[in-house]
Amino acid sequence: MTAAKTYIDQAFETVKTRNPHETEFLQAVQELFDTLEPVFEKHPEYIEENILERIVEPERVISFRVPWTDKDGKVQVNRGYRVQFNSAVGPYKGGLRFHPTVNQSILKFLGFEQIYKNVLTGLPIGGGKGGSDFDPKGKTDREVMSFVQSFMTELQKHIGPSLDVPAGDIGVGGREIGYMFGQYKRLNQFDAGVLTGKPLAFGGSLIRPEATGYGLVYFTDEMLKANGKSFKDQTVLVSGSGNVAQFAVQKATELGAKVISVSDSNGYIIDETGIDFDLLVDVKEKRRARLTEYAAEKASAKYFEGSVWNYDGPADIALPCATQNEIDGDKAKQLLANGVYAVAEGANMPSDLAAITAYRENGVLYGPAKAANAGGVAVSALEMSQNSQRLSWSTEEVDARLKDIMTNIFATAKETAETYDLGIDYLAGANIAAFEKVADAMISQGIV
Ligand code: NDP
Ligand code: 2IT
Repeated sequence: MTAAKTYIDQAFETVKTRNPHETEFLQAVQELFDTLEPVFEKHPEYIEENILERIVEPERVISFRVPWTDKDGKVQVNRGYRVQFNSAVGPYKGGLRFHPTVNQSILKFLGFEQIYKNVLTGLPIGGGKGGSDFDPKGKTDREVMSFVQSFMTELQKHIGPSLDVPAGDIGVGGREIGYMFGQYKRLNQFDAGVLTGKPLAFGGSLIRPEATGYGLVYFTDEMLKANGKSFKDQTVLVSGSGNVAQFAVQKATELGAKVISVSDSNGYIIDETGIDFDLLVDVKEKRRARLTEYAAEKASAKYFEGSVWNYDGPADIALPCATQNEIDGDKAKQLLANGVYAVAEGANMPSDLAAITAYRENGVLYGPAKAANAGGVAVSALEMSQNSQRLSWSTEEVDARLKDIMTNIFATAKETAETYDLGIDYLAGANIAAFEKVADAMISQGIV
């Protein structure tokens, strides 16, 4: 065994001992560590610096009580968190997730991935993540506001344009960011730079709502082109039906693909004529309804209970855009058997470790989340720039910058994989390129 491998294995054992119950966090760490051996062989100074033990420890984890009153006047209590993981290259940056499954392990995995994703954008942002186990589903606007005002009453003590800039994630969109901004402003003063994903009227950026989905498709398009393929006439499976999924559907369709599926946590739709973006947005955003309503209104759409990854029909490209661990090893193998040759991740960590192994062993064109879904946070960073300048850029300008950033991220992943003689292993390419940048920034700041 090489000294590099021995060091990485020891560091992983320490992470396991220190965080025995944080399964999602351990999974994200293992996914990164599994690709780092060539880097440690080339840079033995990283071992001297004990960089791995430092990088897996968040700089700060804040956890707090969020009491609020529901529509019946009953007091409810949720847990709020902010994981400020790494500020080596800029202020902490990353979304807030409101979902009943939220806990420290999930936010640490998301914050950990965010560090490398953010550095891949080439913009000066560190990594963080936060959220709550609050479930916005079925709540009235007033209930969401009541919760959010309590949540921000504590969170505002810990954020700021040069300190930590939250944004949206699952369950947090324009409505929630608007309420958060309102509460921040009541307790402090108007400062556009404190949150991103804001509505346009008070400092939001054009293209931010579209950015993750569009960016995913721009990245995938680059990956396909580099391998002699394109979206044209390809059958695409998308999971999820929220912010990321909607705009992935729209952009992939625009590039000539036929997207036949979307899903939610209850079931999925197969629409062989192609998912209708306008109807999808109407059902999900305007009506805040379930996908069964889409199926009821479109004759060609069939609704099935369960995971979309149980769909057993032919497809070319898979774009998971719902949540972590939606594709396990068996589902990945079934996708490959059904003809899928490319997988690019809109969601964070949607493929488990066995699924990733199946992609890598079978030469699948695989765009890992931290590279493929970086478009959202990239445009968040562009929103921060616009707020600092007190200017707003046009749709064309932001979209062109987004495309450029996604093209560069793919090129970085590809070239790094080639430098290390790893073929089309874009996971290793992205991980190595990002890790080197963060490690070098930390080391040049001393023992931090
Ligand atoms: P939304 O809340 O807009 O949508 C989430 C979608 O995923 C919904 O369709 C939801 O279904 C489904 N979903 C959520 N949890 C589960 C679950 N446990 N099982 C099955 N389906 C589920 O969130 P986003 O579109 O913003 O986020 C989707 C993914 O993309 C997440 O992994 C997020 O971290 C990632 N991401 C988001 C970015 C952004 O800018 N928003 C940026 C980069 C990554 P249901 O309505 O039934 O809950
Ligand atoms: O996972 C992510 O990159 C996000 N949820 C977006 C974070 C951001 O700050 O825009």
